[in-house]
Amino acid sequence: MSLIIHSDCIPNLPWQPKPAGCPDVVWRYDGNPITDRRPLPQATGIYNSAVVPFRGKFVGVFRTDYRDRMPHLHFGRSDDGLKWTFSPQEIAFQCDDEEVRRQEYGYDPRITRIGDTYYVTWCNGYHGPTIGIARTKDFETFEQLENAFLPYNRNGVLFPRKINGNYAMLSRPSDTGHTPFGDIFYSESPDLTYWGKHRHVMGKGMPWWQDKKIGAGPTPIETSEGWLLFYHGVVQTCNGYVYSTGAALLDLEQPWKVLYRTNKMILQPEAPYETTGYVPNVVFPVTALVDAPTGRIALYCGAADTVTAVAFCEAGELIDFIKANSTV
Ligand code: BMA
Repeated sequence: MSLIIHSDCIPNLPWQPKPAGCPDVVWRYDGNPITDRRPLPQATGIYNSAVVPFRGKFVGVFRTDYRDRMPHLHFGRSDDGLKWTFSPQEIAFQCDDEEVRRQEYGYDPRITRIGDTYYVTWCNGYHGPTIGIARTKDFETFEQLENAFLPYNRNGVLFPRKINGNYAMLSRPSDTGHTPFGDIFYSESPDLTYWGKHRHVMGKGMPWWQDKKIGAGPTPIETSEGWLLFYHGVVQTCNGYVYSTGAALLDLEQPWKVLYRTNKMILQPEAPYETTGYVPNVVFPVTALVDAPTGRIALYCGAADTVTAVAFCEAGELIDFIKANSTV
């Protein structure tokens, strides 16, 4: 397979080679976690967050849970993608329409660059969770746009280019609570305001690790083998939900068609910072930075709803693994 990745060159991508003898297709950064438990005085954790390369360094939008356990979105910056400083105040999104600006809470942001504009999508509290969208070019001012969908929805993730002439988004319709169900859907919009052409992409299901619900993770990565999508899969055990990570390849022009999908987890909660924290047993993929020429991927995951961790994989090896372990 001669794999082509349509993405950025990130020569300073955080990276560590796979440790000798590691049997897995994804391995963890040995300096994990990369955020502390109390990274700001008012915070009880920064996790499930979005990072992008910007002007030779890195910036991000970070889910920051306060001491009342309400989640807010904070800006952060880093020289190397690993050591972060966070703005003490939450992002002041701008919008003239009070209804659109209404944000009861914000969590699980993703950032997607389309052309010269960076779009933030997140789970926005508007009479229940829905998908908020904002755009920025400089990470100083953020313009909030219309919420994409009616409540209740989570895990809204934009594609990094238009598809069929429209903006395209994955999302996961849900409920007001901890949602004991959930499949991934695809929608298109000509203007980022009106969304339609909804298509079912893939459902929860067997094997057990993803049998309760699933949700899209980072912005899909365009490759010659299809859109590479990391996603989270949830199983309900006798002790509660367990969140792991899987991966799939979607058709490039009809992304609701799944070409391959792993039947095994590629990351499951097993490091101490994933199994212990505010919500034990959560490894939640939100950002995948890929260096196109080398195919190296740095995968940023929230761990145990408390800290942020990084894992690594190599696109070619991962795609081979997905194909070899697919039930589709
Ligand atoms: C989901 C979201 C995620 C969280 C997960 C595990 O419903 O709240 O942000 O990581 O639950 O608690």
